Amino acid sequence: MIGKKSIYSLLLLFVFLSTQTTAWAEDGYRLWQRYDLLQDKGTLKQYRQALGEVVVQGSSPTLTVVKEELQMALGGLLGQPVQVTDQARKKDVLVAGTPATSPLIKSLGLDEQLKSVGKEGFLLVSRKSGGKRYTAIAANSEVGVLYGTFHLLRMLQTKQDISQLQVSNSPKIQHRILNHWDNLDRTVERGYAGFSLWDWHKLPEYIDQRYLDYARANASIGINGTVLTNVNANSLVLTPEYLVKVKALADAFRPYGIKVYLTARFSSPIEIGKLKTADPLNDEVKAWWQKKVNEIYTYIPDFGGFLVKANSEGQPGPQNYKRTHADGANMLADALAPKGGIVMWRAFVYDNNVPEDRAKQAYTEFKPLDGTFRSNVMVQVKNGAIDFQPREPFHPLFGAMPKTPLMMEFQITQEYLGQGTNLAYLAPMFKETLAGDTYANGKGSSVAKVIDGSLHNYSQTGIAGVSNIGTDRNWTSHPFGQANWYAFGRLAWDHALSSEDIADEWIKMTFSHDPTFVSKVKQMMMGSREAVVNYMTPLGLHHIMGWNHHYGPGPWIKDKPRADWTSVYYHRATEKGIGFDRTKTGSNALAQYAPQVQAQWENPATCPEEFLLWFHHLPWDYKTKSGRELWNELCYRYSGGVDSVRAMQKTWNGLQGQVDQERFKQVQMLLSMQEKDAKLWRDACLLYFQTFSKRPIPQELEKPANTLDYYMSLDPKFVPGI
Ligand code: GCW
Repeated sequence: MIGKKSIYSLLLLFVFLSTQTTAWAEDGYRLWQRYDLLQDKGTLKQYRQALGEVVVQGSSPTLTVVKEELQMALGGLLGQPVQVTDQARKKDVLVAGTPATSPLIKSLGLDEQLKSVGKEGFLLVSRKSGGKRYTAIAANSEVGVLYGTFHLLRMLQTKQDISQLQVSNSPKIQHRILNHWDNLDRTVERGYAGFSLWDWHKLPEYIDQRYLDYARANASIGINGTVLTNVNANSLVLTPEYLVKVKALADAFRPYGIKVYLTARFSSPIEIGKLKTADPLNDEVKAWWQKKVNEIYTYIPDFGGFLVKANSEGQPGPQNYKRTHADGANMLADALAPKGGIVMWRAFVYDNNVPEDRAKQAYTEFKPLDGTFRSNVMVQVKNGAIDFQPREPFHPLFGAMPKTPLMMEFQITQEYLGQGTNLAYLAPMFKETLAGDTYANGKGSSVAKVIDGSLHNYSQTGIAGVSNIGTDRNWTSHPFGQANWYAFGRLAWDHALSSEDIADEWIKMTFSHDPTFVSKVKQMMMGSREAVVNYMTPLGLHHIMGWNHHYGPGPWIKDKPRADWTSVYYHRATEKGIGFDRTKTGSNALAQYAPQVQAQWENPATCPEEFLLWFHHLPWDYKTKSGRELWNELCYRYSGGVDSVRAMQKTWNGLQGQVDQERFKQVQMLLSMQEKDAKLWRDACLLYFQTFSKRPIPQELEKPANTLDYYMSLDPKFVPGI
């Protein structure tokens, strides 16, 4: 007989075990793909009825993924086992497929509508036919069916009405690609979430479940390409020893619609080909690349192509042989063209002769080459002209190369935005750049229209995001880093989506549907990037962070191998004032923009305040829009940044109990690190700039906790990501 005591112990054990499972289940691994039972009777009833039977006709690796995802997701969300069959038997049926492989889809007469969604798009429609009610996911290709499946699942996860579906959806940009700055030794340049996902040592035999979950997550947001290796490239990846491993990854990703790309080190013909030169116009070099490309395609028949960083930060390139970027890109493009591969040639260049203004260099080098690139070359341009700063004006190349498809390069990993520990929701930053008006074809010529090809009629279009993913259990270190991966994918698919809407769906899928929780967390997210700008680089300041690791403040950095690797080069603070004059009286970088843009930005009075010190050197007593003098305004902005972090902390603390304890704690601890970081930035920068302004910090603001010497002596060791 079991005594009362042992029943009690059993009960305790049960409670213990169930809390353990919950804790384990909410470690963030599942990202936004959490398929837990929906807690809403009305919605559940609607979904259970409409989706009670799932019909997928035909078989292929991608259709298998569709079936498995539907089975797993519907089973979880609706809390009932789901049968996937190839015949409709019940009255209400969910059917997924293409007219070519599914007679049932064909019978629904969607062919006309399908014409408008292209290769990757899809339809979600409710249809009555032959006495049955169908919810149909229809597309022209199987990967379209997969994207449609994920779209429907997102609708369920966010509890939308699916009774009268009439969704027609397709991507605005063709190549939607993650760039991994992953090295073959598994370190990740500017990676803050552990090591590289690619376990080269165990490949090709060992296919980690993570590869498949990575592919699922990417497919769910429409990402269709991945560059596996760092742009600071290692030519070893092009040798057979590694190609067989690359093939294994490509095979794993293919069913999810994801193509694999590699970075091509320009000097590979010398390093692994034993040639004497890598001159792009040399016949032996051309032949070497042609052979190499053909070899790659024997492993990976749908290989996507190369991403190249050339003649920048020590990387080799065509200029080593007095050739142009176009000569280099075209040589690789010619090798790839017969197989349908592309070259993504980066415009992030600056050479060994330090220019008067680094911001001007990419435009100076690339603009004259417009129209000289092969049709399978895209030039990949960072969002701004310096380097992924918390805020930059859009890059002047956008709108300036009508004959060359330009790709956008965003950085998802937060190299300059608090890395793996600060909460900064980046959708508003991405959107800000995309909304920038280049005036290339008159008013309304947004960067988004350049990138999606509509402005210049580009033959191909692309967008890349430097990944923030690593081996951390939750993939991105900060739980909110997941939102940036998510937002990048959603915007790559449809740049017209709003940051708020993306945050809304991400929060509901990742955390909770509770309306107060959603609105509070959304508010936190929406203000978070501006908070970072304020406590790091307000009013257009830039590139004043710690040397090399880029974590924390370093406005005092000077006397480094290159002037444009120092902070003093960028802020130019003196006793008279602060800021980089990029107008006619200075570097005149502003001349690289359209006249209408110049007209607005050349005058400090009409220049948006967020770019003030980016374009102007102004006296400390310059009157800003608030009525405060520049020095005081700077103090207010820095302090405001710290206040915003404290407000985020307060909001988050108020949400305890509305989210699982594990992620609640993680975010709470990270926010307290962020508050410490923000204060450090504020105090260090204000004390440093005060040595020039010689003005007091306004009475009413919190004072720095330490001396400038103290802040300057801080030297964090082993910061990740270098
Ligand atoms: O942002 C800078 C980084 C480098 C990076 C480089 C680039 C991969 O500090 O780490 O190198 O940009 O984009 O090429």
